[in-house]
Amino acid sequence: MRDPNFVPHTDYEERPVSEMKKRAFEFYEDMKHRRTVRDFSDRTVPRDIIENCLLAAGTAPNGANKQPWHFVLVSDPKTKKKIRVEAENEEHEFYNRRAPEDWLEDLQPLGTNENKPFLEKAPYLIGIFAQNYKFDENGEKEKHYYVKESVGIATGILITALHKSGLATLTHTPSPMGFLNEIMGRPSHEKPFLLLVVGYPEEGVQVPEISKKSLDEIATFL
Ligand code: IYR
Repeated sequence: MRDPNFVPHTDYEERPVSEMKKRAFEFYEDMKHRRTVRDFSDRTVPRDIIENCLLAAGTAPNGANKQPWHFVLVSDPKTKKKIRVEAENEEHEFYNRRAPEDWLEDLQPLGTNENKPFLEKAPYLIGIFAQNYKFDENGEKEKHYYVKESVGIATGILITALHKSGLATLTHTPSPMGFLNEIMGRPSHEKPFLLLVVGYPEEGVQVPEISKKSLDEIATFL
């Protein structure tokens, strides 16, 4: 075993408490305006914005720094169409056969259905894959840890970065979504985690009237 290599954490910057309070407040004020949209404009988005958001996602804390994620970016209309066809097939099954009644009832306020035109219209679809393990240069299996947690955190940072850049997202989870492996050319030990739809909201877009839980409901201070 090698000794760990440590370096001074010179990137950490302590701020005055008043500034900390302001930053925490302003961040919440910004984040509370993030909404999932289901109608996207077809306006293009500069690729470097997406690239920087992906780099931000890649900074996520994760199990043993294995960084067990892979992001596949789709902007090509033909590939988007294939994804839409497969996703709508699964959603058709879900809405007409697979979903239990109480699940459909819970979805009713969101107004979702089996039609997913945004999969073709939005400029970018991001397939997020969780690598349960990987193969090293010698073809040996290398273990990954806390994969779902790690990919979940990276996805949260990605959504936040896209929102901070001025873009809208939709976390889409056609189920099952194994078809994404084939269309996106990813090996079978990578599991599709979710499909993130990215772009500008359609002009005049409407969103469901929903509310978020209060602090008392989501947190306990012991
Ligand atoms: N995947 C389906 C159903 C769906 C499920 C949940 I949980 C949602 O929060 C939203 C939709 C669909 O995308 O329509």
